[in-house]
Amino acid sequence: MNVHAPLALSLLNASASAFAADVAEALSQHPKKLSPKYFYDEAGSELFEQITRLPEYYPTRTELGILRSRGKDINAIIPKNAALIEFGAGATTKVRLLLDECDVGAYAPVDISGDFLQAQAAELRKDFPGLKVLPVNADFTAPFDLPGDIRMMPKVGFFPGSTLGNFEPHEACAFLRSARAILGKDALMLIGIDLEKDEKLLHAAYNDAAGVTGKFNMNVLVRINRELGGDFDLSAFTHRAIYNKERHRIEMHLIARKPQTVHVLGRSFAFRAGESIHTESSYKYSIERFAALARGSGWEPKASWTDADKHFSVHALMAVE
Ligand code: AVJ
Repeated sequence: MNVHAPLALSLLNASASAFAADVAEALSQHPKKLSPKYFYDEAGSELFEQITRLPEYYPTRTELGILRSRGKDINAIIPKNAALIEFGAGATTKVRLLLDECDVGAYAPVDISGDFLQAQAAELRKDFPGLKVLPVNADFTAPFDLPGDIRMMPKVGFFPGSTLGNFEPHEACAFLRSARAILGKDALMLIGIDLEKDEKLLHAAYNDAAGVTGKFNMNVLVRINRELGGDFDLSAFTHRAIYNKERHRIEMHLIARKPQTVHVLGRSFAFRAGESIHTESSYKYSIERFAALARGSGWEPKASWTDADKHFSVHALMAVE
């Protein structure tokens, strides 16, 4: 019997009811706001992989470029035989660059999607036979236990892709504090942060010509209809992504084209024409503003690297006592 089944099942039920509760709350409040974590069902994860290959969406390839070109510098500050703990480990493209370049003794990917995690771990074990691969099936935004095998090893956290940008600044601070507590006092954290830049570039990255980001955004309505018995008419909503300069963030919204009533979970929710569901914020930082956030969250900036155009950044943070 697959030992992970009971845990995976309880996590699955917990996330299904959390999804139902969060959607009911989101559609009852004004303005309507839903967590971007609900984008990532199988279809959503696939759509995001497509987004990372779009000409307009620069973050992924820019970060890969930094990890590739600065691998030696990063390796120079990673303790020998360290344990690398990746928060929200999706595809392993980025970590493989670190595993190729750095002398890592163990890798612990942490993610809520158990099956995907196990599949990725099995692939890694084949490609890195000397590496201990210890997947952790958990919600990385909440406290979790590290695998026993790495307890005595130096700890290096890895949080690429500017996923921290989805958190409100106070949530980003809380996440960094929680990671600090999980990783311990001498830990290092490697984190990818998207930088403020020309608004046209940002607008294009979230409103791609092929419309993939629009599909990715709409996918949460598909999911509500499938999993929560919703009757959202997708053609009655439009994708909108704008850059809110004051808040330094991209905002993704689903806009109601006309007045309508939607039924979900046996309840009805009214929409005015033009009313939005705010489905994602993606905060953009400056090097200085991120360093200040890190200092206020139990970490001391040790080094940072950017691409030549300063579009994206990778930071190394040291845990502060
Ligand atoms: C995975 C959260 C970093 O905010 O850029 C891509 C998700 N949203 N296109 C981002 C996303 C729209 C992405 N993160």
